[in-house]
Amino acid sequence: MSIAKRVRVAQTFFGQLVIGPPGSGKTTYCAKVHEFYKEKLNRKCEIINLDPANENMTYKPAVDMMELITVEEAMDTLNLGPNGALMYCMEYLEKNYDWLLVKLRALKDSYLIFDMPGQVELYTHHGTIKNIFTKLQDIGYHLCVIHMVDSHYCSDPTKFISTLLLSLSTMLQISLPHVNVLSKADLLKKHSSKLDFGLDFYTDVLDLEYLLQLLDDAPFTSKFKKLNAALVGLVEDYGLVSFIPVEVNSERSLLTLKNAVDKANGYVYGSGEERSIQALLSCAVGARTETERFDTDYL
Ligand SMILES: Nc1nc2c(ncn2[C@@H]2O[C@H](COP(=O)(O)OP(=O)(O)OP(=O)(O)O)[C@@H](O)[C@H]2O)c(=O)[nH]1
Ligand SMILES: [Mg+2]
Repeated sequence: MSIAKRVRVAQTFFGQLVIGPPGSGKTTYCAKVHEFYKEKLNRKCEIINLDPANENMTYKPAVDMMELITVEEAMDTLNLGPNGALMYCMEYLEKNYDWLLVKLRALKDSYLIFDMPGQVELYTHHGTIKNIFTKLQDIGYHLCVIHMVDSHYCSDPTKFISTLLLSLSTMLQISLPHVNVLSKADLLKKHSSKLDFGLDFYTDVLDLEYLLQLLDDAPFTSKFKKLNAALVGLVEDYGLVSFIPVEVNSERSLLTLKNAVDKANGYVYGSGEERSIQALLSCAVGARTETERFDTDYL
């Protein structure tokens, strides 16, 4: 019998899957948030590295995919380029799902932070990540995606609409609770005078009519007025895309994100820290829970 079948469904585990385009700040965030959860919130947590080419880890992973396979090994043995080798590694991981599961089970009741590779196709149409995490979900792993995109994409209407479409297609493909993050928010603040709109416009993404006007005025995109309107309409129809700005050196911003993530993956209702009907109700109306109030006061 495979290990997956022997794992008791009744047990629940919580965690977050940190994804996003190359260089968006995933590894840096994982290291910071691990330290923050452990030291400030006293939460038992571990990092799982699922990037087979993660050269600059500033943390010590509890599970490291590079012990199973690395991009370099795949390139050398199969004569592949870096992207093909990465895809091979992820498929190899899917085939060796039991290896991952045994390692995860050894972490028992720790909160899990998954550091993922940056190749966007893994999250928009390739099946491996979706398959691995669907299987984990089925056996009691309550996970939520943190989708990081670099704040600099707010600097231009075409880049921002691409970001919205990327977030939307990732949300639809991965099918896990999703929290979109604008990373490096310190840079956004620093260059705010150069933005077309205030920060709220980028974080709430409610009315894209203004963005449409800018797209229709820009020399390149003005040729595609109908397409612009259709794209903006698509994002608005789903009404799901909003962003939380995060700067890794601000504990307040890590805390705001933590509160959103704990609601998204259900940690706030799980075992361990204080859970109550009051917490459930305050989530429903968007108010702050007791735990959140405590956390904010504590910091
Ligand atoms: N200013 C600023 N820089 C940041 C922040 N977070 C990350 N960075 C920088 O962004 C760069 C890329 O960060 P990484 O954590 O390696 O990004 P990544 O998404 O893991 O990259 P890949 O794994 O290659 O896809 C590094 O130089 C970080 O120092 C932030 O909040 N503010
Ligand atoms: Mg990384």
